[in-house]
Amino acid sequence: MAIDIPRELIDKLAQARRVAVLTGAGISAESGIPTFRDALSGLWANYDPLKLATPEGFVRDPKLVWEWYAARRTRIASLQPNPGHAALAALERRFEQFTLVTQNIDSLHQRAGSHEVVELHGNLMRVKCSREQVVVSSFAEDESPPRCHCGAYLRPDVVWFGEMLPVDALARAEEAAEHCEVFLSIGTSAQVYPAAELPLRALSAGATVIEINPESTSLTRHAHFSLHAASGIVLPQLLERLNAASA
Ligand code: BV8
Repeated sequence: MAIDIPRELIDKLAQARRVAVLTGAGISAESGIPTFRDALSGLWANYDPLKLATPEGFVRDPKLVWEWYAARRTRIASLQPNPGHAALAALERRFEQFTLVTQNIDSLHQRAGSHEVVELHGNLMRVKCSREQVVVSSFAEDESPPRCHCGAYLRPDVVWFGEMLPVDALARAEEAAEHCEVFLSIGTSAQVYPAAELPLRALSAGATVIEINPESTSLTRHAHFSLHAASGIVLPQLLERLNAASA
């Protein structure tokens, strides 16, 4: 299905030297991963991610939270990046500076071949000690959650609601947003902070802001361009149009 991509948008991208991208759960939807806003399916339908994805939730029921993440890890390991991830990996090579910032914890950008991925909210495939905050590479799964050698529970190396983001990741994301000519916001409802501030920072720094999302969000009215389409459909077409414009 051909998406109407304005010529002016292609020209802006063709002329840009520095591009920044923010992705959210929507870019992984076509890989089969439910977005955060979708009701969690199956076993987890009765749980509220806003309660499970918190330090309080982990203290209250470490086993439940550990098993929720273990179930997500197992599911994601069997899924593949989709054409939207692949198109971003190809786009990375076309610009002098291309910073891909993601809110996702699923590693699909890296598995699609993106090199410079700034993970604002950590990564589901990594596990860390809940006391020492140090990533642990191997652990015995003899209990749930497993324990660190120091005796504390292990936990997923992700940023929970109410937790600070990794300082270096946030600094790189803010720097990219403030110095890019074009900022693409893809597959995010733009409701979680401070990630949701990034496109607005780009806007106030004079960048062209492009949103790709089948639905409107709080960013839509601020964006210069809004492509209301699935990222797995529109990103490959955007890459094709850009190649044709630069041929
Ligand atoms: C922080 C990892 C400083 C874990 C995530 C009160 C107390 C404490 C904090 C707050 C508070 N009030 C507000 C806050 C700040 C809070 C926040 O923003 N809350 C929200 C709910 C209002 N933020 C934080 O707590 C952050 N830390 O602020 O620290 C601090 C510290 C203490 C006290 C105060 C401040 C930490 C936030 C990070 C949380 N961790 N993930 C896990 O995944 O389990 S957030 C998680 O949810 C994701 O990472 C992501 O960020 C967010 C989901 O958002 P999206 O990715 O946008 O996904 P969503 O489902 O919402 O939307 C999908 C979109 O895709 C939709 O628009 C849909 O239309 C579109 N779509 C669907 N299909 C497609 C598509 N698009 C394109 N193509 C398709 N095919």
